[in-house]
Amino acid sequence: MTVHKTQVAIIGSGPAGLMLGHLLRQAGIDAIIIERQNEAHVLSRIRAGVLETVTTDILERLDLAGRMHAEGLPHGGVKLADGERLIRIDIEGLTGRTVMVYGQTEVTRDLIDAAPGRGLEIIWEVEDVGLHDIEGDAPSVTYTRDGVEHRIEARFVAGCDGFHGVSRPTIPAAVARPHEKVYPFGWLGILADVPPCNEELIYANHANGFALASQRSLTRSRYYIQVPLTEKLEDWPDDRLWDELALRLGPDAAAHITRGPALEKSIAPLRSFVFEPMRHGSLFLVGDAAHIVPPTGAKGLNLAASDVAYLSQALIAFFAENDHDAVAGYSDKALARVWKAERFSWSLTMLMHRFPDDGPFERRMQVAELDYIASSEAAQMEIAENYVGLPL
Ligand code: RFL
Ligand code: PHB
Repeated sequence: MTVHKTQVAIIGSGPAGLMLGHLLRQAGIDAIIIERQNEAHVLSRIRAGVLETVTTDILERLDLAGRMHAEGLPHGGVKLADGERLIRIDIEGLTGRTVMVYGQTEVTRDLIDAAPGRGLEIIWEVEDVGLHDIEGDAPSVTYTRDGVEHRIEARFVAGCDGFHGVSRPTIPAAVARPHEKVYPFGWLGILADVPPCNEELIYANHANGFALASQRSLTRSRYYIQVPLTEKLEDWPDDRLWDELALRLGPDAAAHITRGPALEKSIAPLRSFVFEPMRHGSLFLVGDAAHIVPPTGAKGLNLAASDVAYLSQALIAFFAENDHDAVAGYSDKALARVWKAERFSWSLTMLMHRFPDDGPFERRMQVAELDYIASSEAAQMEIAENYVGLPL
């Protein structure tokens, strides 16, 4: 058994674990990240595309925002398509702020590349991860790597290991309060090296189901359509998917769609999930390990960033000033913001998708709400301030 000693053991090298590790190292706190996958696998996952200020601020604070500013695209608006009509939400005009279109893959790459130079150790391809003594103040994490057993002895453990990780299940059922809603469809996504069909993102509600036109750069597009969970990728050759996108996004957008071969295609289920509490003893849950939102509001990665902002602040106060209150307050503080993002993501999902069990009344409610949004600055403001991101 090889023993490592650190202050914070971080499980998972997704955006949550990487941002937390860097912020702790910047404050002179020791941290080690262990990750189940290899580096190439983590960097090949195509996920979120829209960053709120809470996320870009962390990259700025770490002095790792250079490539984001050079290659990312600030967006001052977003569009909702309702049949023939495009409703523009003027995010910048209404809130004075913008969002940044810069892929999660790029954020992850910038954080991983900078790790060795900043003394942040990432141990890849670990197996059989186990958490021990999380209820006391000397927790440990065990794992095996290349057949060798290891133990990390730490003061705290940060569970940044995503929805399917091992951290959350170690919290005893007697204190666990999970809340879940599963939606009866998924999103089929396609990434292609073609120019986007619009300078802004378009969220469309069409009789065949939801569609989203997003982008990664001026030459790379990301599109999604709502599909039943029974659908298989083989059922969606590129041509069928492009035809369906053109139909659902409406004639204006369709006229500007450039088709191209898929670099990546995948189906993801939609779910809302919140696990309370986000701290148990010396274990913190961070990001997807604690909560999942349907991607409609582009909130998943940004919620991981706000958790990290709260937790890094609490841990820095703990190690500098022995401040136990900040650590004790992490769960309530993070959950207050999480629930608001859950509400927004759920409400935009309900507004923009077609639900198999909905009748004419539910459809008229969607039409009325879209009509109201089109005609009311107050309604547009509600979307704009949530989409751009609520304050910390
Ligand atoms: P991540 O990114 O899932 O990272 C968790 C990391 O933990 C590792 N891990 C373990 N490591 C060690 N030991 C174990 N036992 C481990 N078990 C797991 C995993 O390999 C992984 O590297 O969580 P994190 O850091 O909290 O970041 C959250 C974001 O990744 C997530 O909220 C978003 O990507 C959600 N999401 C999307 N959000 C958006 O805003 N827009 C999107 O378009 C969007 N698309 C997506 C998504 C999430 C997806 N998932 C999780 C399947 C598409 C997909 C497919
Ligand atoms: C994406 O570009 O992947 C993306 C953008 C906005 C969303 C979801 C996904 O709401």
